[in-house]
Amino acid sequence: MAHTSLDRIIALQRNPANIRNLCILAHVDHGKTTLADCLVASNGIISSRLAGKLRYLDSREDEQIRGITMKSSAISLHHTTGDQEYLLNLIDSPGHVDFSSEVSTAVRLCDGAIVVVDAVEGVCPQTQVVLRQAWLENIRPVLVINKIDRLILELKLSSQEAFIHLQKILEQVNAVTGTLFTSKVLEERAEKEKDKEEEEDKEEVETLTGDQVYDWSAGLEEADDSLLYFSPDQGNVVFASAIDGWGFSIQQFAHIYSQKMGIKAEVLLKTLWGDYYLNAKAKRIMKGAQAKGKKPLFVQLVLDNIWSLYDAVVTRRDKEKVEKVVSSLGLKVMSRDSRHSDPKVLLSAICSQWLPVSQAVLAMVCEKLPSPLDITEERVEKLMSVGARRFDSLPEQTQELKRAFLRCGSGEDDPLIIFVSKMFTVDNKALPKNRQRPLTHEEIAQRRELARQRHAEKLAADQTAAENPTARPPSESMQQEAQLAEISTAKMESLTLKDSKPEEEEEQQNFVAFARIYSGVVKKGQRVFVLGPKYDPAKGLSMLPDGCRASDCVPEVPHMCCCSMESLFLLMGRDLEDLQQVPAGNVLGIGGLEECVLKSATLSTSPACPPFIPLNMEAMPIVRVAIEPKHHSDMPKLVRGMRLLNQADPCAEVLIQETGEHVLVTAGEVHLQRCLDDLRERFAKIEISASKPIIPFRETVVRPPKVDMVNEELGHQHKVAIHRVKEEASQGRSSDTLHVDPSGLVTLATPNRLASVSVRAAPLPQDVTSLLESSTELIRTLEQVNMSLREGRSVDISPRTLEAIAGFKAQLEELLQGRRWRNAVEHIWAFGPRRYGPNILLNSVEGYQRPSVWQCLCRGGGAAEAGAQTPFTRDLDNSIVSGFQLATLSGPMCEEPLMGVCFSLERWDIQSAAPQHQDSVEEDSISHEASADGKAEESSETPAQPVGLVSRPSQARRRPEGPPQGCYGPVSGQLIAAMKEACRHAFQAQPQRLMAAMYTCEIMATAEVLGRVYGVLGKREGRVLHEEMKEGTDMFLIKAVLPVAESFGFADEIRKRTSGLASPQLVFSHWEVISSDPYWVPTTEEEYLHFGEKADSANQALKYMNAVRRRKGLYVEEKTVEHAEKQRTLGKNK
Ligand SMILES: Nc1nc2c(ncn2[C@@H]2O[C@H](COP(=O)(O)OP(=O)(O)OP(=O)(O)O)[C@@H](O)[C@H]2O)c(=O)[nH]1
Ligand SMILES: [Mg+2]
Repeated sequence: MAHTSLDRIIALQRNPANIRNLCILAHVDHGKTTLADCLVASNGIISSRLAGKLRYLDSREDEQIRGITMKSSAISLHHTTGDQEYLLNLIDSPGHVDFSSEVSTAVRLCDGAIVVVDAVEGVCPQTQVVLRQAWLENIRPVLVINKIDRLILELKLSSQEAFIHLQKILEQVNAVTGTLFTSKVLEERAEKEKDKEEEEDKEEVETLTGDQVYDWSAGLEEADDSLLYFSPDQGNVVFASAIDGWGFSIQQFAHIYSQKMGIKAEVLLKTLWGDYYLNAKAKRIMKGAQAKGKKPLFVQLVLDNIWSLYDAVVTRRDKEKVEKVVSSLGLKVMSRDSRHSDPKVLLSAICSQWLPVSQAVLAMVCEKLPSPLDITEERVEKLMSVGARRFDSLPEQTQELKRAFLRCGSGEDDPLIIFVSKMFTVDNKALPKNRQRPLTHEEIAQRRELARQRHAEKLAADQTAAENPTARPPSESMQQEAQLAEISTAKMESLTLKDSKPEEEEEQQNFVAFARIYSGVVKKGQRVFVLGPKYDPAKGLSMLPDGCRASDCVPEVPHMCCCSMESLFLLMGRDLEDLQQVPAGNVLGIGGLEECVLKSATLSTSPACPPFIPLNMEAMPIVRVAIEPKHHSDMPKLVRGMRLLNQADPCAEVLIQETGEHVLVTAGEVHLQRCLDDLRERFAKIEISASKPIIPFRETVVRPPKVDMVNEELGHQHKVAIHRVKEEASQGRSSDTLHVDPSGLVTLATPNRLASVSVRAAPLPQDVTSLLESSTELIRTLEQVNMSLREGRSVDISPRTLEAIAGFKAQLEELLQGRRWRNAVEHIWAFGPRRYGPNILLNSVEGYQRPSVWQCLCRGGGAAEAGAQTPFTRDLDNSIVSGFQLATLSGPMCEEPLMGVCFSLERWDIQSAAPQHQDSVEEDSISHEASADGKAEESSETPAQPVGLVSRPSQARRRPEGPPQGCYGPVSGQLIAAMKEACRHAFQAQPQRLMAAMYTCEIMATAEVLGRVYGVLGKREGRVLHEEMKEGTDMFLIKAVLPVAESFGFADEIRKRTSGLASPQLVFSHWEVISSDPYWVPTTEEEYLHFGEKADSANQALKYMNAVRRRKGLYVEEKTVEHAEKQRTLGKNK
């Protein structure tokens, strides 16, 4: 088919009803790019013989070499069905976990998705992830079950077995969507009931458009889920083998057989997939094929044909039969294909004519996926409501924009709304202005004329030479020749100039924004507002004059700037085409935004437009490396290169640590490799060296263990730890201000003795820690709300957020049960580090009232309370929180963040400019009291009873009535330091542990290599969680957890050891406490026997800790431990 001309595509862009924006999603290696190749070939962009081999959309060199997609890329295709012509903006996405952020950027711009599933492997972890992502973005999926040829040739299934296998796969996929659907319906029902209660007296009946797939009906029973599931008879499933170029939906076969057998197509459509069979005698289709042992229709009419074709062409190479089939199907096969030594060539020549996969898939896409006009209200509201803000609290003008979304109009009056989901770089060569264009007709004619002239002159010259051989050419012809030569050199020069130009310009990277236009029409050179994620339309509207446009000069509005669209591009895989304007509903590339847009942004001509909600990122960047240039003079280039890389990758993070190190954080090993290659070859163009991956750890405390390292009962370990802290403290300079009591309560005074704090640390229950971890977003929102309340601003929080906060609180209350946690939730003072981390500060100071963190739940009351606080206490309250934040940000073991630790502040004395001697008397009395308490505590059953002390008699000696002089100066600062130190000492007074980051790892392996996989897992401290056999195949699915610290080179090792038959997918899953104590030294006879005197070989935690300390340039205590052991040994032997 001819290459679609640009004009045709431009014409199609104007008709949004016939536009489909879609992406291809799947697990890694399930054949997305191969399928995309087939679709691209149908438009004549690549030859159909190369489809599947070229992987056209994998345009990067490393993508071709490694055979995996790393960046999502888009291409515009057209398709005609009947009298309708469609424009398809297709985005191919990567399937490897490391690049799942690229999937997020693709999904946001689309209305639909093709989900590809490998017929052998079935639903894999990433399949579930992409289905979830599609669901979260409210886009509609269709299914392609790919690689059916593997069922025939590799697994050697019979057609009947294959049918059962395919049914199973469909069930698996539908099970995933079913779970998503159920949870959503239940959630909505709860919300609706709540809404109803609120609105009962208003008597307002909501009218909703009827065409929503996800109905807002009351419950599961009533919810319409028929459109949700994949089913061949719904027309949303295609069976394919992309590599052999064939694919079909059952509509096609229903059509063929309805003509052949005279059965109605609708009847066939309903019965072709399912438990039906053909009763040849009665010429009727009957139910119950399985029970009666008959061949189901699908097997008889569909699969058998394909199976016998494969059998004839590939297995038996039966020439006669092939010819018969070819002629009966009315196909033409070129003789070079039928003579080819590889039977697959002939097979794909036949199949791609008989059942072209592109036809099947494109027809399904055009029919089943929604157009940009079908965008639902629900999706629009979701895109427009950021964070805690609810849609109906947005300014009126903003709410009106919803209509613009739904209209998707391209009139002059329609506001322009564009979302940029990522920035990517292109080579200069790929830019249309630098590319050599094909010659125009005039140019060709001119050239032809020139050539003809030359030829005529040459002939004429020959003639004169022949006529007059002695008198050599007259000067005239010489001149002409010289002229011609001149022209050609000039041309040559111009050509070479053109060639060399890009090289000069190569230094500069061209950033193109990957974007979708939701409303209005964008023109080249137009000026628009660029709205950052924190932009507030209410603020913008109030600050800007009415009717203000981006072309006018813009006053200072936070998170808003102006930019002009320097160039607009049509994205055509590797190429870009220049466009003058683009109407609503299309995916496009925009050049010239790199100054205003970092990774993503919302662009609009209306200041009322809210920023879109942030992308749902599935991958968490976890692998960090420090990067250095080989030559130090290259530092500025590296800095610039890292900045570019940060902009060009949705997931990579670039940081400069306090130590001055440049750190790159990536999602995994493969992603890391790609980022380093990019830095070397594109962005920095210098030699760089990367450190070994920096492995993150967390520090925590645990309850005292009951047994020792050789599983003997143990009662003293805890005390040993405290003993050590005491020793350390007494050695330190601060010993006169520090007091640690045996129960673990640490009291520390500021150097000027004006204030002192008493802090106790305790481990949080594991469930609480996980809850805190999974609720970071919510805690952050809570913190923002509290901040606003503290500043006296009112915030309109959506009921959904409020409900989520209340739910979170209730969950915490439920998990924090027992005497020690009595009232703890009410007394939460702060979360940390960074105010939303998984550690808690408790207010256990008797008599100290402060606004609760939950004040947004009881509106009004909280604000009044906040008002009652004097600025004096509020200031110092902040110091306590800051001290806690600092302490949780880096712990005493190896300066890694803390996790799952609860600090409770039990006493807090502030004296304002009191005389020194009085103060020390005061201190004494406190210490006295504290140790008395400690004794009382010791005599109770469990020595570590930290938070149980909440209800003890008052110990607060705050004196707010004193003059607040000096408190703004040093006291608040000193209090921060004292609080931080106190927390650290309190932490050290408990048994400390490291926490390691863990990956979950799913490996598919055949039975032969299973043993080797286990070998590698075992060597790297992996733990197998479960193993199951994939039904119908000889593949095993192994699920394991593996410490991140042991994971480098893991994928490679597995691949090598199994000759590429198994490849793992590593995804960050959770943090796990390493059970061994890094400070442990053998103390009992048995332990000496078991571990020897040094006992450092067995201590993995110590190794990790020392490695981190060494990397950070901290003191590593190896020598000291050795001496301590000796001394203790002596002591023991005495
Ligand atoms: N047997 C068979 N192999 C296929 C088929 N389709 C693709 N493959 C092979 O599967 C491998 C992966 O194909 P890709 O198209 O690169 O897979 P992908 O889903 O794009 O992979 P990522 O982009 O890395 O996630 C290639 O070796 C293909 O040749 C098919 O229909 N049958
Ligand atoms: Mg791919």
